[in-house]
Amino acid sequence: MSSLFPALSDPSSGPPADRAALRFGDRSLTYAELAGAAGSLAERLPGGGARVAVWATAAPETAVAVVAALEAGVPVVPLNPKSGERELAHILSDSAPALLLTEPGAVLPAAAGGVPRVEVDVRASGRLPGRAPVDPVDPVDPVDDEDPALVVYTSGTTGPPKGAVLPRRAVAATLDALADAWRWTGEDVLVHGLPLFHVHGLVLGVLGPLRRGGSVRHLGRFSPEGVARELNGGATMLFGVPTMYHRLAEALPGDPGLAEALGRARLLVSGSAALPVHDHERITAATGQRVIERYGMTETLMNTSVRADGAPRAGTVGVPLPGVELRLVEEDGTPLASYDGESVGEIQVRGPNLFTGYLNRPDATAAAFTADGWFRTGDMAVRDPDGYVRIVGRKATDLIKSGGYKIGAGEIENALLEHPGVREAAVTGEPDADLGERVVAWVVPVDRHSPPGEEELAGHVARRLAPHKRPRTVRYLDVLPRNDMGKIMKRALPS
Ligand code: MCA
Ligand code: AMP
Repeated sequence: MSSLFPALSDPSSGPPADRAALRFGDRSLTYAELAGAAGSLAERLPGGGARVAVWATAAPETAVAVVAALEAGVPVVPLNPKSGERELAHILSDSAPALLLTEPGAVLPAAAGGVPRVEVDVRASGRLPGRAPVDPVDPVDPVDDEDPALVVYTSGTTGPPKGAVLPRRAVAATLDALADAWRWTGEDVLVHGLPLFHVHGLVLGVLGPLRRGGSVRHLGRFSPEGVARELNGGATMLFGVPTMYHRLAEALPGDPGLAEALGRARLLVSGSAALPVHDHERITAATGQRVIERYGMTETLMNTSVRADGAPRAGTVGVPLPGVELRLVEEDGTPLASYDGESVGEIQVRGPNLFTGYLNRPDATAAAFTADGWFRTGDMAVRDPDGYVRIVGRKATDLIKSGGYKIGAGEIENALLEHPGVREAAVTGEPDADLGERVVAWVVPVDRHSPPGEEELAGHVARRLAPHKRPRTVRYLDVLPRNDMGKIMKRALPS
């Protein structure tokens, strides 16, 4: 099996064993310690293709668990530790993990009770499978690069989240393409405060530095103060979603120290949603730095980026990464003949960075690809004659991007309909300066004289699905606008 982390599997060619691999608050692990802890845990993991779930708190245990599983060839299902009961139950029954890896003492909800649990000991010491002497009678499981590395759950327009199966080669391909685009090396120290149950925070933000032999410092919780402290203390790169850069832009006028710290970074990278040009401009004006945007998806990992050595252009997501084919197609699937910076088409991509399919959902997998293997992203874009891609919207109005999280209107509508005080519900996204989009619930109450309150409905959704999916605004109506077929006409909702 080819290791995803040469720095761990072959210490002779990797970074010094005493280099910090990761730091979360005041807890850190060197490469030697990470290899030891992951090696010890790897011995306790199942074989035979079984998956393990990881309770992905912002803690070193999460990194150790994921590294151990990947080095042992065991696919990982990262779980949002704030998942509500309904969502967690769905993910666990769909992915059927053999074990749940957690930090010591983690308090788990009832929905996780049925899965045997292993607590991760970051101070343990063992040998990673790839480093063990091979016993010819009992060889380690053969694993190849098409085998799954991760199953990451992502929302669609309707129904519960789907598990995107990401093979090992996709993780390797995307991280190596980013290394090329960003001149990302083992000398880089990354800082971020992203959640570790999505691609951005986990694959780019943890596996990325470890594949390079560099370091990651996780803030636990994002804050401009934390970013400034780490950039002043040797961090070279910052990853964040636009909401985080917006908060930095807001803080800059009153905080010259923050401007200085951001000015010191080698690279500021934004992704998961569009960073408004106004925020780009405010950050550049205060710090002299240009934020680089890259574009990806759970299913495709990274597709494009502004390159570290390329011309920065606010409002674009740059050019296709090495190995990624990208085209824009018209409504009927015909590729646009030329790129003029104005004609809009849906982005389709092909390349080694793509997932292999949705777990247990051959129907959804088939619908996601064209006959010749292009993945339909659902994102609408224009392309400049020199290849730069500018995302202008999304095909599906029922997908909301809030704080960089993708949220399906349908799953929230279903959760709202389970509330006894709700007769009908529709969910939309509205522009929000901080979150990009805000989840808005339109509710027809059972009793119009005593409708369930906004907080009650937000809590109801947060407990069932996840806190970031909760409606931030609730609007009450006597009736939802519907067409002759009875379908809710969301565009006719009063705003
Ligand atoms: C609030 N909270 C609640 C409730 N209300 N909990 C339960 N019930 C409620 N009714 C809690 C929340 O759990 C949270 O706790 C705290 O209050 C604040 O929550 P919230 O208001 O949602 O946080 P925020 O300040 O709005 O968060 C902004 C954020 C966050 C930090 C930017 O949205 C974020 O981390 N976004 C990152 C999303 C991301 O990584 N996306 C990548 C996927 P506590 O504070 O304790 O948590 S996209 C991807 O991977 C692709 C490949 C790509 O391109 O990158
Ligand atoms: P997810 O499914 O959560 O992985 O989110 C993927 C989606 O995020 C993409 O399909 C895009 O709509 C959006 N996205 C990611 N990066 C960017 C970006 N830099 N600019 C605009 N949209 C982005």
